[in-house]
Amino acid sequence: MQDKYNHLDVERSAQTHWTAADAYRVTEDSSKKKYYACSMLPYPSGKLHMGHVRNYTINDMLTRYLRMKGYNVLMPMGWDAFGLPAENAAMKNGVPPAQWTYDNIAYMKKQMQAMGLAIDWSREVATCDPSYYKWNQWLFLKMLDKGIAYRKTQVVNWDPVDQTVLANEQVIDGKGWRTGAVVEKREIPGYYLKITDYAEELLDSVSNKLPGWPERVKLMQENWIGKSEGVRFAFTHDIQGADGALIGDGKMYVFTTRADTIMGVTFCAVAPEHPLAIHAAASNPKLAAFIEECKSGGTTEAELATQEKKGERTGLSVTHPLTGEKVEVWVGNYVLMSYGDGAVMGVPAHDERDFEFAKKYKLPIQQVTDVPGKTYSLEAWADWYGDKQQGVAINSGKYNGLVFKAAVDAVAADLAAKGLGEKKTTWRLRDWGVSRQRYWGTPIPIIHCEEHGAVPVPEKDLPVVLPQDCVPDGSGNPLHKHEGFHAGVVCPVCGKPARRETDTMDTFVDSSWYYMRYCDPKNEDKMVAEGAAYWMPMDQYIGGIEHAILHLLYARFWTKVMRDLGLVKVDEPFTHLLTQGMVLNHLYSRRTEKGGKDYFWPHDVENVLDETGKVVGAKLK
Ligand code: HQ5
Repeated sequence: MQDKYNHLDVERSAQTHWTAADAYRVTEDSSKKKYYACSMLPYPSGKLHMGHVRNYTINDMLTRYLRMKGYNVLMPMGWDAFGLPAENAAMKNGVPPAQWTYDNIAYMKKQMQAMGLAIDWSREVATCDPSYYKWNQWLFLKMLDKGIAYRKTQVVNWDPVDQTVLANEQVIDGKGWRTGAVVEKREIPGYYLKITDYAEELLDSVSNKLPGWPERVKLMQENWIGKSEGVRFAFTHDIQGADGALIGDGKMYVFTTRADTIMGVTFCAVAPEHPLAIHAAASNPKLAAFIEECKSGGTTEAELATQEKKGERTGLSVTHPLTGEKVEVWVGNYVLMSYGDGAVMGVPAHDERDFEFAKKYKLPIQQVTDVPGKTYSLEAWADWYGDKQQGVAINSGKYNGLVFKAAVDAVAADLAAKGLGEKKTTWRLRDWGVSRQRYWGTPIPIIHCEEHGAVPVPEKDLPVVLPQDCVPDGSGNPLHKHEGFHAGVVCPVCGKPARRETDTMDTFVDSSWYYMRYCDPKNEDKMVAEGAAYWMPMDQYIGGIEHAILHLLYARFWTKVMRDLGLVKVDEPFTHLLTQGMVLNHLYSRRTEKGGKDYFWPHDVENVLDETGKVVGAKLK
């Protein structure tokens, strides 16, 4: 025996043996109990990160353990190969994204093989391979057919100098990352998938069908879907626009989950883009300036939740639908035009945000629910003020004494009787916009004809193959100018010369079903077949917490669509989920002149330390 453990020798001989014996190859064997253990496939970004190592080691341990216990275990691997990083690298180095991607795949695969992972490499899938993305296109056509995919205009970030659409992360302080030009909002058409049609099922299954998922991921999914049941009703008014017609037919609609507190309304707030706000601003410079100020802020919900609540009077008022009293209308920077009707009722006594707003602008606060044994004070907010479980209506006329649900029902019935409102369920979830104005992705299988508009590519002509020779330079999608891509394309309806769609699909499309393709990786006739019937649902999925919401929700949605098309039998793709967190490294970057960021490898920089040894900066070696 050698006294030193020579890992190179030992590992090489074990790995040679495994390769020769094809040790990790598995087939669909119905005599054995199957176990499908899979980790989130990597972006081929260059080299493996310790985060990948951790992720795939967990998978490897589980696979080896269960194999020893006699299970038929599948551990596959693939490459999430489309996306912006390949285009950015192309711009930096002048290499086509295809070459950069395949080089990285080769390198990272070697690294994984050196780790000795128990992967069945015969099932390897790269999403940029036409034999894979053909099925993205095929399913997209099926979705168009069923009305699950549809076309509508979308707002994008437009760089006027490069004449290109920018991803959100390419907009830095409102300017294009390459050009430094002020970014404009533009409306262009794009494709959407109706994930909202599945909202109810996606939500119900979180609590019923995912017992093997971490509670916190389930909660994140529930919050993202965001079901709220409430009442949509109108405050009436006789405010006329410049054309003499009543704005919104004389009705200002709001949505509330707390109709039981309707008698406590002391003001209303509308979004800066609301028609009443715009109308009032026309004759009120102070209000116009405030609306302008609101536009510069962020628009994400998180930003709205944390920013300081600010408002401005419109000078307008509307009529309370039940009391007939006048209610002042304010413009609030926390009201979103894209959520509900862009207006809210203000009940400062029982909503924390309204309370803060009313205190700041000295608006009246009227208590309308009470919890026995508690004393209301206008000094500071207390959590019980918003409690709908225990609250009983007071100061609310005929509704006094009713508890939450009974009060909501009674109020909704009275509003309905006046023709001014009804119960309604709203969702936070929006349809999934899948069009990207980018080169390195799955071509959307559409042909544009002058006469027939956007026509689906016939199934027999799939895949629409992405040219491999483009080198994006940042000035728009190179597919616009690629002659081969458009050559000979004719309208499937009339046969006259036409142009291909140049938008490509969001890469989350690729990752929504790759784990099913691992089950039938070579099938040329079907997206999935017997393999998926045997291996799905996946028994254990392993990946980073950063995918707790979008990827996992899209994959669940995509699976349900495939089920409804009769392609798979499962309702949910992942029985157990392990979220390993993320392994983070220090990032070295430098601001470019344009305000963008250049990143550097740790091995290319030297830390600069102060006299106590603390890292205070870094310089390029
Ligand atoms: C980690 C790191 C880096 C990575 N292709 C997508 C992706 O995230 C996955 C798709 C299913 C949408 C983990 C990460 C993920 C796996 C692959 N990782 N720490 N690709 N610093 O290459 O933990 O959480 O970025 O599970 O490695 O990551 S990836």
